[in-house]
Amino acid sequence: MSLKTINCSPVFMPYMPKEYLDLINKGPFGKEMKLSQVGSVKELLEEHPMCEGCAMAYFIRMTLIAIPTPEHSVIVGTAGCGRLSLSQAAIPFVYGNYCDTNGVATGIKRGLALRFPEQHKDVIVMAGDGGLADIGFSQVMHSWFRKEKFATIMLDNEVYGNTGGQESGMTRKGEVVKMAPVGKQFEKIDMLSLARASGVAYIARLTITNPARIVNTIRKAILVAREIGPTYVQAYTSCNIEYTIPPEKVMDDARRVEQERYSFVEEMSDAAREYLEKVHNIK
Ligand SMILES: Cc1ncc(C[n+]2csc(CCOP(=O)(O)OP(=O)(O)O)c2C)c(N)n1
Ligand code: SF4
Repeated sequence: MSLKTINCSPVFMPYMPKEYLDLINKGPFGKEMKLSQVGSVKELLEEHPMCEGCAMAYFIRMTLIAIPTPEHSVIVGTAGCGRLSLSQAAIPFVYGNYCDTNGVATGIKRGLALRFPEQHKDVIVMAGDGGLADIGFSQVMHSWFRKEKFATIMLDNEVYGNTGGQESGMTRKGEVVKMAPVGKQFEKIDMLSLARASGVAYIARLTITNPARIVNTIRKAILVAREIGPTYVQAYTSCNIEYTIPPEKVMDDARRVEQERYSFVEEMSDAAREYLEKVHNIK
């Protein structure tokens, strides 16, 4: 998709649905959105069926605001809670099988680069911890080893939320969830170290406490993946249902988790830093 393909003939404009006109005239197509504009512009995602107060839904909203050129971007996701809202957003969403997001993203990114050599097309994988660290683990790792140029964003709620509370590799040791009554028997997988060892060009870990940080981090991850190499963002997004967090306590929980064990991490290669500074004027 591009601005050219989403704009219809001017003679039809008066008859187009308001939703469409708002996206073209007051939405993020063709311009970079700023966080301060939220609430006064048409967003890519305005309604979704995720649980009330779900931190993951909020994180996804911030992520969609961060996408530098949504009209030239594709999101790849899979089974899990996140796809419930990602599939409602005004941006192409490819639903991979549960395991193959990073293989599908590889094909899409390579195909787009061949088809549109003059135009940057950003590919963004966004999926749960189960989708990326368990069943999709091998494909994530191999996309990193191959240095595929797309961003991988993990929605880490530390459980299989969508299927009722099974433990994932990212669940913490000892944690009891509804369908793992004896408690997790091994440590949370250290995906940051694996990303480092694989030579990922930009790595970040964060929670939902700081919206500006979410937008900046995601934007950097997408831009670095555009030209330098694979990028990985791991976001603690909690799960109200499986960890019994009342909606009004979601932000308190995120602050506590950030303080205790999920502090902000940002690392990048020299090439990534130079690219962000020189090409995008981002420090
Ligand atoms: C091949 C395959 N195995 C199992 C499933 C069932 N399934 C759907 S969602 C899901 C768990 C999702 O957990 P996670 O990826 O952590 O995302 P969350 O729902 O927590 O956001 C599972 C096991 C499936 N759809 N496909
Ligand atoms: S089950 Fe958990 S992660 Fe899924 S939508 Fe509900 S609160 Fe969010």
